[in-house]
Amino acid sequence: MHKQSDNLFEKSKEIMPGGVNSPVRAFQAVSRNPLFIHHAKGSKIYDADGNEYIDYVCSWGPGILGHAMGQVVKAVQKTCENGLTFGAPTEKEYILAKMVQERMPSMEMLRLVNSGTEAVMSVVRVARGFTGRDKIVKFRGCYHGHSDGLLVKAGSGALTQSVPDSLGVPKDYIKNTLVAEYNDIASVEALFEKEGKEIAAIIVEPVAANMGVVLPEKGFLQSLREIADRYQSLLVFDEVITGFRLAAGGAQEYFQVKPDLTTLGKIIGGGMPMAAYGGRKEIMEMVAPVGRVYQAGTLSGNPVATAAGIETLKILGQQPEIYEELAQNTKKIADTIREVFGDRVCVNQIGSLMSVFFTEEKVIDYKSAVSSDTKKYAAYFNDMLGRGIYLAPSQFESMFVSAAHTQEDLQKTIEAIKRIGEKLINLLYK
Ligand code: KE4
Repeated sequence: MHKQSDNLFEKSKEIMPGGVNSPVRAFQAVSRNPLFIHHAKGSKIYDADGNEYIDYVCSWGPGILGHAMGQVVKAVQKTCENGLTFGAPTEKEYILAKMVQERMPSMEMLRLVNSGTEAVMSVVRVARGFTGRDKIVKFRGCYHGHSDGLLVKAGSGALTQSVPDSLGVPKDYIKNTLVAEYNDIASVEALFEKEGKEIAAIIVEPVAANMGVVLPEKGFLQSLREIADRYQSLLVFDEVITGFRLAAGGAQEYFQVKPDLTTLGKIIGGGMPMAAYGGRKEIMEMVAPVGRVYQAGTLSGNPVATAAGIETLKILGQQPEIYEELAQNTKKIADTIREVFGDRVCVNQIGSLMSVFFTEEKVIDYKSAVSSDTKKYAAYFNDMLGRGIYLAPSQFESMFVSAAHTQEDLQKTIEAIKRIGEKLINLLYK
């Protein structure tokens, strides 16, 4: 059934930690060997043993159009023929930056980088450089990449692997990282009352998607905006997941809250290594070579990744109806799970993001998210995998729906949920 994957996994484990290049891919949380993927097309992925799956990981977000989208692949192939990277400015970087700015006008000026981690690391440095303050506020369970100062009570793989505070990060690095509770404005107010004058910025996932999907409660984001203004701190939206996914203009368009700075990743590169950070011009002009906040990158804005990003944003721009369709399709899956499992689970869904938590609590923050039974989630994951449905191998990640998921895919997914529902309820809840 998975002989090739198992064989590749055994060999890979000898040369790469856990046999993977990113922890969550190791499938440890679902107690089985990972599948090695051979190729993908549209909504499907195919493992090394030739098994086909409907893919709801979509490479953790970049795949909003589906895999190996013809127009994107052609643009990449054509660009490659003219050279992969020059280490010099190109027109494509301007074109992509302009497209981003048109969709997110708060990004008056931006810089292209190679990963979400790099974007967040850079934006924190700029916020500190601009305000002259050292402290930042993040939220327990939110994940902003693996830069030292942000591996504090982090979500995603850090939470999945139970290392929300990583080894190897000096205490000195994290004394400036203050932790508040998501959807708990009082916890933010308390930090600011105590140290507001030293807080450079609040960084938040406007929809948390790294402790599973947790929606901002009404007024939460607006209150963060108001507190930041009150203390002359900056509000940073980490839109690495929500950018171009929740709406063309991301969460800042969806919720109509304007951050001072934004980080982007995933969809901006259409599957190639591409990310960005940006915001108010007066802040971004602190960045070298204009200002004295240094940040650089050999492959930043490289032609091949910008070509993929440009094509992806172009297609999304030509088909704005995609967002409503994605939301409706995702809601169909969410409603089926609610129907089958009842109040045994909590399903959080917004746009094309959703998570099912195996807890009877309403999941609104880290504490309620970790009340979910990860063993039940693992049983659900493995049963769905056996039916050809590839979900996130962790309770603390999101399910991603793409424009390539057909009504047939959705029907098969819904049928699978209905079929395993009965079995899992008997197995897990009796
Ligand atoms: P990358 O460095 O992985 O490109 O981006 C870091 C990052 C920053 N901000 C947010 C809100 C993110 O979700 C991420 C990365 N997301 C995870 C999935 N939840 C990446 C998957 C992985 O670590 O393998």
